[in-house]
Amino acid sequence: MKITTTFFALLCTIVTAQSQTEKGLKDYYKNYFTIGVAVSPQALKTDEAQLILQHFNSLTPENAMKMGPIHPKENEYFWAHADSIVAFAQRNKLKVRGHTLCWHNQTPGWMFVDATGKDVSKEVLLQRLKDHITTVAGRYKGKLYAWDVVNEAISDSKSEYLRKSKWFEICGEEYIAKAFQWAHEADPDALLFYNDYNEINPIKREKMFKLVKSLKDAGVPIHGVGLQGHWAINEPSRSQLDSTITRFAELGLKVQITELDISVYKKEHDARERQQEDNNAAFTPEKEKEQIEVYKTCFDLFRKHKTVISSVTFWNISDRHSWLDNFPVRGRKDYPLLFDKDLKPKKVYWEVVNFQDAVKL
Ligand code: HAH
Repeated sequence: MKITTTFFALLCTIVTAQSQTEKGLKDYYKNYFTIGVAVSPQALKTDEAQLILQHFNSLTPENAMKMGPIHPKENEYFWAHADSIVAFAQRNKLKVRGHTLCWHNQTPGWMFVDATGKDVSKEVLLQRLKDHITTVAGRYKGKLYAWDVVNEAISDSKSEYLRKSKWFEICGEEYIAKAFQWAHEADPDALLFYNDYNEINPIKREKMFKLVKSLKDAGVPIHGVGLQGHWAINEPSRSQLDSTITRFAELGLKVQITELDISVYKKEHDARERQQEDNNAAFTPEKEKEQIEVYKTCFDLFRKHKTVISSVTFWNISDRHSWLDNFPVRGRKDYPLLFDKDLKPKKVYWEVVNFQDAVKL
């Protein structure tokens, strides 16, 4: 009898442990929003694939659909990487957010110049943008549920509205509305987003609001605003984030958190050289505690605003690799995600899934 009871208790422990490890972020947040992750095609061939399937129900290609990687020459597209991410998503019934059709970074060298190296005219550049969007959004029509159509078109400088990118210099403001229109024509069912960072800064936030509202008011097919969510141990504060989400909710469009990570260093917005103090790159208990507090605040507010927020996507899978390992300082290791380099959930993971109405499986 005693043996049977002990055996039964042991069995229960094993079964519980098993279901505990199988249950993932997406399950806890099932009644709230989609949980996404930015991936490379390479990661999908490693042990990270299992982690993705356990925790996430949406994928964003980190780089594979950007203009430079996918359209390296005027008459040459490189589909292999983007295709393999989309195929993985389809095999495993995951959603895909496309990122991104028009951006000032990671653009191919040929885009803005003619054969002699001179800037092309507005007509030529808009035609190139149209061809690009029609081809890329057309290829994945029906396979992606959303696109970041235009990324980071707003200036970070206080006195300037739109970023003085090559797109703006050559085309003026018009390229933004056109990009949405062409994306909509190529994939009428896709939800189209304007995506940007430093959204918690009141000045930048109001510029983003103004842009999206003006597009909406002009009847441009825009369905939502993407808040990147590249934050850090010192920001955002609860009131900053709460008022940011409340403000964007006023647009009456979808709001998605598109690139979430919480750096363990204080926020810096510009790339800089490595300094002596950057050698101090350990993930200390102190940093861990600060990071937990910010993540808890963020998810608490995401849950509070669940009727407006339809998706939260993390920018990278685990602390094994993050773009923040090279930004703002090249080679300074960061630990911004919920899983460690061995893909084990960090303490912060348990804090994020431990909330009152978490789905109990
Ligand atoms: C994001 N920019 C981009 O949207 C994403 O495509 C990229 O992979 C990483 C971050 C954030 C950003 C930046 O690249 C440079 C300066 C500030 C913010």
